Amino acid sequence: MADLLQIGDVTDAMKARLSAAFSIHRLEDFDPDKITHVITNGHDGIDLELMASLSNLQLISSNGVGYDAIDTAEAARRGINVTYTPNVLNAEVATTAILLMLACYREVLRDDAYVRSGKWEQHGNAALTRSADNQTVGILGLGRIGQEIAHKLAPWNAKVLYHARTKKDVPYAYYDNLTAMALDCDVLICITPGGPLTQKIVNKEVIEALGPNGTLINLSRGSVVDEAAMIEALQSGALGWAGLDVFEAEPNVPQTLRDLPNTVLLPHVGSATVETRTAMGALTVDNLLQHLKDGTVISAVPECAHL
Ligand code: NAP
Ligand code: 8YV
Repeated sequence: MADLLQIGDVTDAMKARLSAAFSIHRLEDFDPDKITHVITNGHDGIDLELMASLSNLQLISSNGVGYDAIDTAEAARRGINVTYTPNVLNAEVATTAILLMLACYREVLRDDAYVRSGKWEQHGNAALTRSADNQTVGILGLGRIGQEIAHKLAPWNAKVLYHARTKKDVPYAYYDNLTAMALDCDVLICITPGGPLTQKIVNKEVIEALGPNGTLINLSRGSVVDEAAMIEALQSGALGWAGLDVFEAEPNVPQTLRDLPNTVLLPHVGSATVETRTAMGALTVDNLLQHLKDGTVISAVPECAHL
């Protein structure tokens, strides 16, 4: 049996399939020279020192589409293939984006608290909210998930704008400048990869361009938004609302952010339904089993596609 190093959790269903083909080791107890395969996820990734110590490593299979926690250029340089789970989560993450946008506009958390606290009985009807219909929505990162978000916005009659590195053949207005797009949007939805190339690209200037009536939705990575600048803007009113699924130092969320009423905060659950996590887990295992069988994989990251 081949030797698999497991980083992070796997479900029982994944474990059952893996156990039939691999001898599974945990970080507390493994022989680095024996490991040929690693299973990990978008949060835990694999650190460079560990990757370098696994002299016979052939494949890292990561559960998740974002792989900023894995140095894929270094893996490719070492001849190690890396796989991820694109597409199977597009619809779910897009639903979470819409959910966050609607929750901000219609103040779902405020009104839920209004009922539970008894204020409805004591003070009468809750204050009015804003309509989410007919808004201009800028999507930062019009990739697989970004395009699904654009489709899912249709029932709200949104005007969709986008910023990415390259212009696409899509019926939405392209902006090559993020600040210019933020100036023209009511809502900015961030869905790029994390990592050094997108580090804090949603900076103070972009946040202020979005403005007091603007709503910032982030499902990409916490690193994409300047969190301190965002908190300051939410406190001062320079930014209206924020719906956030990701944070700079997960799972630690600054108390200042938790105290703000104009935010909706989720614990990185963009893809976290039973159905979607089952599909992601199955693809993560399929990549490992196929590699064991014939040396090929189903979904290599672009940096490793040539291996
Ligand atoms: P994708 O298909 O690769 O799309 C990424 C998009 O981001 C592309 O349009 C790309 O532009 C754009 N982009 C990349 N670097 C950029 C930069 N420096 N400036 C502007 N745009 C840039 O990826 P995906 O499958 O849609 O996933 C996107 C990301 O969502 C993941 O990497 C992950 O971080 C995040 N995610 C989060 C959750 C969650 O639970 N919150 C779940 C899934 C994914 P080009 O097309 O021009 O290259
Ligand atoms: C997961 C994600 O929470 O796929 C991603 O990039 O952020 C989420 O779907 C995570 O990667 C699971 O490991």
